[in-house]
Amino acid sequence: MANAGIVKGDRVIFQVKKSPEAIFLYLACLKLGAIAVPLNNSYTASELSYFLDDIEPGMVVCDPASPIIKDKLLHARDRTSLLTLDEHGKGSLFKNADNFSHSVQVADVIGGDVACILYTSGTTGKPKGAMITHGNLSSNALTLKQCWGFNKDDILLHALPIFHVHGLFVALNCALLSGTPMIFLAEFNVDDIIKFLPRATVLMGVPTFYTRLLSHPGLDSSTLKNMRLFISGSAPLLKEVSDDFYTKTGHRILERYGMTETVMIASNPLKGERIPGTVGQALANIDVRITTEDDKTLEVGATGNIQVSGPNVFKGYWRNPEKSQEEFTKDGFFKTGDVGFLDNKGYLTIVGRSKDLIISGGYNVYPKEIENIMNTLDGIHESAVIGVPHPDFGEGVIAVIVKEKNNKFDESNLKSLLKQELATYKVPKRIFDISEMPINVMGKVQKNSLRDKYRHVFE
Ligand code: MCA
Ligand code: AMP
Repeated sequence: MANAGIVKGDRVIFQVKKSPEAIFLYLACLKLGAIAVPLNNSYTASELSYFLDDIEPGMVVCDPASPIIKDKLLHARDRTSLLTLDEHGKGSLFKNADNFSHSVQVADVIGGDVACILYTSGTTGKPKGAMITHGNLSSNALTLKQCWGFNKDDILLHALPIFHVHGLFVALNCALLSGTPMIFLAEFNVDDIIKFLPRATVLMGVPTFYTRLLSHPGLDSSTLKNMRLFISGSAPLLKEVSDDFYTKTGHRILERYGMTETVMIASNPLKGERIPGTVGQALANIDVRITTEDDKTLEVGATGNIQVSGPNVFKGYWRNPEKSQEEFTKDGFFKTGDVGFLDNKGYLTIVGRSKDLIISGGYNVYPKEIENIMNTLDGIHESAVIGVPHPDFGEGVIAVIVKEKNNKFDESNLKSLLKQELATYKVPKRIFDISEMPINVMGKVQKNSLRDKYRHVFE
């Protein structure tokens, strides 16, 4: 990488499948002070084009099957090096590296330097790059290692993708910092988890992992003989899933809470009471407060906006100072967009979100992004995208449309069109056609009424 001219502050995009070599690539970025920009493997060409334009990478490393190569997305960006890495660690990245010196100096970085940029969407539907610093990563990893008792005798079963905070900064950084070996699976497959659980001591996952594990006949005490800790996050873990898991396994899943912009914020304790339905207490050196709309702190037990400050909070959005400023209060707290309350022991309960966001199987889906695309499709007059209860993914994405006059409604054709533009997890699982959108006096679509109407769709 250094030999390809990448220096501190250059952006390195990677859109690669999981492999040990992908970890080396991430670590090489950190070592050089280059900014790592991991991207979801299921992004389509149009999603990727946006990121390439926004980031202006010095280097792109991608899977040989990525649209970046297939659709020649880099052709106009001739100063960007393009290298490949497949799931077996093969490709031009390591082939080229063989010809170069292996001794590269660790860059001189300080805590405030940006280590990674992770994209998160927003109310406008345009993804924003959250700049996460070396200080955010190191403080969070040190805190989590301590908090969850990670050590070199652990074996972490790693089945999360490594292009998000959960798989990359929570799971991987904890393991690397603690010298913990990992069973590094390419993806989550419940049969593989059951197969490898007897060798593992810790599993981290989104709630869907636990729902699927619970319905697997192989989940019994012999599978769990070495397990000391199950951790869940990225989406709400239903109390009944937590209770069923406890009854079946004797393990109370440890639920924690975080965000791309803040890495991890709060956690239930390793020792002490894990309270299902709560995400635990603020981590060391992190302040969590509950406020009114005008940022006044509320008393214990009152429900309001969750705001956070501490060494875990990101530096701002890439090339977007206005948006960065909007998301912070005058006294420097980050507005999470989540709504909740604290109890008198400091345990935080999340009751909802003020942001229009759907979390499906741990992936964030921003309705606006999908609506923007749907509204440009021929025959669609108006669309509204909502999340409704889903037995496997927690929330399932559905769309409700009003078609233009004299147009035929073809759900599967619409879904195919959307698949060309959007990563599959964002594509609505169902699309419904109605004659008129329910709107309020302000002319805004009443999504609550749609959610009520369609809440049983996936039952
Ligand atoms: C796959 N599909 C999905 C999802 N995953 N649809 C909606 N939501 C999803 N999460 C699509 C597939 O493309 C496929 O579409 C169809 O749904 C069925 O897929 P299936 O085989 O059942 O899914 P899978 O491949 O088994 O994946 C499910 C999964 C995966 C294992 C739960 O989504 C996953 O690994 N989720 C973890 C995401 C994550 O790491 N989030 C952390 C974000 P088709 O049939 O059309 O092909 S970090 C974060 O949130 C913060 C910081 C935090 O606190 O951690
Ligand atoms: P992301 O933008 O992908 O980082 O997703 C962050 C969002 O995931 C948070 O703002 C929360 O809404 C949600 N989240 C993460 N962990 C939990 C949890 N344990 N319970 C409920 N929501 C969670």
